[in-house]
Amino acid sequence: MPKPLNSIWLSLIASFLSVAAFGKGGPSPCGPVSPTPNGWLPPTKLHLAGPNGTAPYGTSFGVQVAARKAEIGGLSVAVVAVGSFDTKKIEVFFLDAGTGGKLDGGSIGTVPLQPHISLPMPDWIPGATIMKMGDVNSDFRPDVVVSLRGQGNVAIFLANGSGALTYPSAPVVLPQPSPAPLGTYPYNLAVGNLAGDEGDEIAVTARGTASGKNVMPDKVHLFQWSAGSLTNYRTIVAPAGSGVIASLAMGDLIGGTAPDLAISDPKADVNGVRDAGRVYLYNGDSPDFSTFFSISPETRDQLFGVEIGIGKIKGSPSFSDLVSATFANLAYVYPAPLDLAPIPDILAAGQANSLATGDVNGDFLADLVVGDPFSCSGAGAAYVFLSQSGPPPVPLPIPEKSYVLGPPEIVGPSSGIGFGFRVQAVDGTQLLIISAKSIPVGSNGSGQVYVYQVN
Ligand SMILES: [Ca+2]
Ligand SMILES: [Ca+2]
Ligand SMILES: [Ca+2]
Repeated sequence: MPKPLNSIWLSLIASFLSVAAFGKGGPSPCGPVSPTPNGWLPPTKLHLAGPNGTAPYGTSFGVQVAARKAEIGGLSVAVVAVGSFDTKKIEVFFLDAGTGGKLDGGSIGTVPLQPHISLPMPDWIPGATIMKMGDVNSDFRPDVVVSLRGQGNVAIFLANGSGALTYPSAPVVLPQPSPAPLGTYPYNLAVGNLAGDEGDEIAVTARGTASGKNVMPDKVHLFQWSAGSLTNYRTIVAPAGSGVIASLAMGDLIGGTAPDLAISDPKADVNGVRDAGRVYLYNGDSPDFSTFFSISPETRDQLFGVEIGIGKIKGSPSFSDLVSATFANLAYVYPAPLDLAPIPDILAAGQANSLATGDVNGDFLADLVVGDPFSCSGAGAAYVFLSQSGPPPVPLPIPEKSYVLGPPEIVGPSSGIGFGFRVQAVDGTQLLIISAKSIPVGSNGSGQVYVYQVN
């Protein structure tokens, strides 16, 4: 089984990069307990031991987290899916979009919500299983998309139910790409709107081969819902000489009207600069994504693009902006359109292991959160950048309100608990979700997911 990219980088790179330098405005997260910002309530916890001290969701709860807003019975809820190692299950929670309170088993008006949902996984490979959410079949219900690397496939749990949301225990599975991928498949995946229609597309990366006679760059297989099933409607081959595609995102980043595709190659040497990293931008207005260019700050050992994301951060009415995090404590925010060589804002944001964008403070501008579970001897931190509302000029400057969050509680040794392993800014709600996958829970479990209500 191939070692996951992040842990390879962790072992190779954490040894010689300095520990995170902290941004302005926040308390140091390295104390015993980092206080929640003024005006915020203590976060809700999703993993609670029962009366006998037993943790219900086993170990490494929060190793994957995905969340989306949905409407049930006229109320906005956040649907939160959390992966757990040893149970090989995805736990699905319904949370009040305003307060973060658990709604499972309750009711909204006359609509009853079903008790807690556990989705059985056909396989779960630690460190390799990736989970995302999006609406792939255009019914306004968020679906759960999970990689099945052991089976070389991707599973989709399609939400259903009238009134309340439910999830089937048996997923539908993507068709295999043809020809079959040469290397590890799926390696990574993303869900987002790429075709410009209502539903989301699924992008799945396949590793190429770097040696032997058949040198083949990584590929991105794009899947779309059509006539009741998902089809691999397009495949993009990464540029010759590119390395591992680490992260990918979709949105309208480039001039024109069609959504575009961004893929990152953080180990790329760029113009002789070792491990600078680069992000390729594929223009959705060109036939079959045949036109692309790349951006890079060309800084040695920075691993630009270790995580990327897209959001309406800077206030453009038409375009979305690109965020590219590095493993050298910085995140770059490029105002769209990217083809006009924009000057990025550069934020102090730790060594990114996860990155999320979404509006959580109600001003319709995307907020940014970067998770760094490696800082403070592995206690971890999350860097939160809230948009500033106000009139144009566009683009807006760097978000003014920023916080550095650390673990809100310490249970057992604080080193290595990994706060910030996964982060989610649940767009259109007030909820910020941060996992600490190795914090002890109960007598037998580990992994906590904290739900913050942004105030
Ligand atoms: Ca759906
Ligand atoms: Ca475009
Ligand atoms: Ca916002």
